[in-house]
Amino acid sequence: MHKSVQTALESLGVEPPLTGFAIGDQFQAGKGDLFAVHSPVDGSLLVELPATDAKQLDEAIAAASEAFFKWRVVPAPVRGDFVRLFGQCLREHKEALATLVTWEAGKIFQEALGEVQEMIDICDFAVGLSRQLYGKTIASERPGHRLTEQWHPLGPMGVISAFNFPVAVWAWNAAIAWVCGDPVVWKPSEKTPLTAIACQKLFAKTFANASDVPPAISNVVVGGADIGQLLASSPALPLISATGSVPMGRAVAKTVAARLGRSLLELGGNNAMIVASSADLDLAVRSITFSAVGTCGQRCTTLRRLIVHESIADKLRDRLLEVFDNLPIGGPHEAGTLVGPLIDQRAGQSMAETLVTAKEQGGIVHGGERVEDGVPAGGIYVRPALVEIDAQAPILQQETFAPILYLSRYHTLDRAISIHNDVPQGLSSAILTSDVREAELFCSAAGSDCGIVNVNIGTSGAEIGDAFGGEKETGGGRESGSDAWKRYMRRATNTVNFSGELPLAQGIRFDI
Ligand code: UN1
Repeated sequence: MHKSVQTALESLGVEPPLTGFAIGDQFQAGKGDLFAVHSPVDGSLLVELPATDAKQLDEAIAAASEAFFKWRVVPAPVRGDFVRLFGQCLREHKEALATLVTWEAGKIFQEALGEVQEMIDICDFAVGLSRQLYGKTIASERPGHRLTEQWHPLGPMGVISAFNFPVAVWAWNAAIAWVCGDPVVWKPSEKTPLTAIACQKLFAKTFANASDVPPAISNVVVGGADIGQLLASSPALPLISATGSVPMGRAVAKTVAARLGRSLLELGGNNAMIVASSADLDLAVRSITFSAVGTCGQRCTTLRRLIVHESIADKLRDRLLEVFDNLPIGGPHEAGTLVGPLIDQRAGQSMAETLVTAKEQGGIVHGGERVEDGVPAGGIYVRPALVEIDAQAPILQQETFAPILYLSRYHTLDRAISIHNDVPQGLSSAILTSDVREAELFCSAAGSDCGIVNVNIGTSGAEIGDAFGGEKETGGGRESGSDAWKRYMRRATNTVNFSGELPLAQGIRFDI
C-alpha cells in the first residue's frame, strides 16, 4: 500500500484489520466472502475485505430500526446540531478523505477535494434544514376546524451508492436523512468500501462527542449486488435510495415496488449540450472540456453529446481537438493532471468497444486510445475521444461510462432540441447561447426534458442546494437540496375540530 494511502488511513482512524461491517461505532469483521479492492491508479491491491453476510445485514437493519425509535423523538434542530459536528469533522479530515477517494476511485485530487466539499456543504444545508421542516396550514371549509400538515421521520433507510462519487452521494442522503430523523444502512460500491469505512470512522468519532445520538443511525455493510438486493428487499426499510446504472436501478426498483416501498433513484445520464451560433467559444471550450473529461468521463452528469450549430461546428471541433490532444493524463494524485484513470479494465474495454461501434455507424473518431507513457503502470489510462457522428446513429442512445464525446451538427434550434431529448435518459443538459430567446426556450416546457437544465455552463458540477436527479431512465428521484428532504419523511394531515359541533365535509347531512 502506498505511503500516502497509509497516512490518510491513519489520520482517518482506519486501522487494520479492516472489518467490512459496522453498526454505529461497532466495527466487526464481515462473515461473507473475501473480496479484493484494487486502486485504479496503478492496479495495486488496496485491501482484501470480508463482505457482510445476510445475517449481519439483518443485524444492521434491526439496530437501525431500534435507533429509529429514539432518534425520531430527538428534536430536529438537535439532530441538526449533530450533523453540524459531523460537518466540522469532515472539514478537519478533508485532505485525508480526499486522498483516499483519489486512490480508491481514481479521480484527480482537486475533484476529490470537491467531492468532500460537497459532503461539508450538504451538512451545512442540513443544519439549516433541521429548523425548516415546514408543513402547511390549510384553510378548512368547516367552521372551528384547523387543518395542518406535519412532517414526521419516515424510518430507517437504505443507501446504495456508486464508485464514482464514493462519499458525496452517501452524505447527500445521510445528512438529510439524519435531520429528518431516519437512520441509514449504507451499502457502498464494492469497488470503494475503504472510503465508506473511513466515513463511518468519522461518524463514530463525531458520535463520541455527541449526546442524544443513538449510534446505529449510521451503519455500513459491504459486498456486491446480492447484499444490495437483500437490503432493497427489507420491509423494515421504507425508503431505498440507489445511485448507479440503469440495470441496477431497475432491479432495485422492482424489488422495492414488490413490497410497496419507496425508492429514490438516480441512474444513468446521457447528457447533451446545444452550442448555438451565438455561443461564446472560449467559454464553450472550457465548459465542454470540464464536463466531458472531468472524473475521466465517469460522472452521471458527464457531457456525452454535443449538438453544435453547423456554422461553428468545424471551428469548435478544431479547438476542442487541440485541447483534447494536450490534456495532461496521468496519476490522479499528481499535481497538474486533469485526466486520471478509468475505474478498471472492464471500463477500458467497454470504451474501446463503443468506439469500434461508433466507427461502424459512420463516426469519425479522434483520440480514445490507451495511454501507456508517462502514466502509472497498472492503471487504465485513455485519451478522451471526440467522435464526429450523425445525430441519428444508434450508439448515441447509450451511456458508456468513459470519456467519449459525440459531436453532431444542427441547422434549426427546434431540431437540436428534439435531438437533445430523443434519448432514454434525462439527467442533465445545457445550452450555450447569447440569445435570451434560445436560452428561455431551452428552459421552457418545450425545451430540455431533463432534471438539470443549464445555460452557459456545462452539464456537470451541480451545487448541493439543488434537487439533484432526472427523468425517464434516470429514475425520477431527487436527492440533496431544495425540497428533496420530503422523500425522507412521511406527511401527516391533521384536522382538529375545536368547534363543539360536528359539521361534515362536503356539507353531508348525517343526522342520527
Ligand atoms: C454523480 O455523478 O453521481 O453534478 C454525481 C455533479 C456532481 C455530482 C455528480 N455534483 O457533477
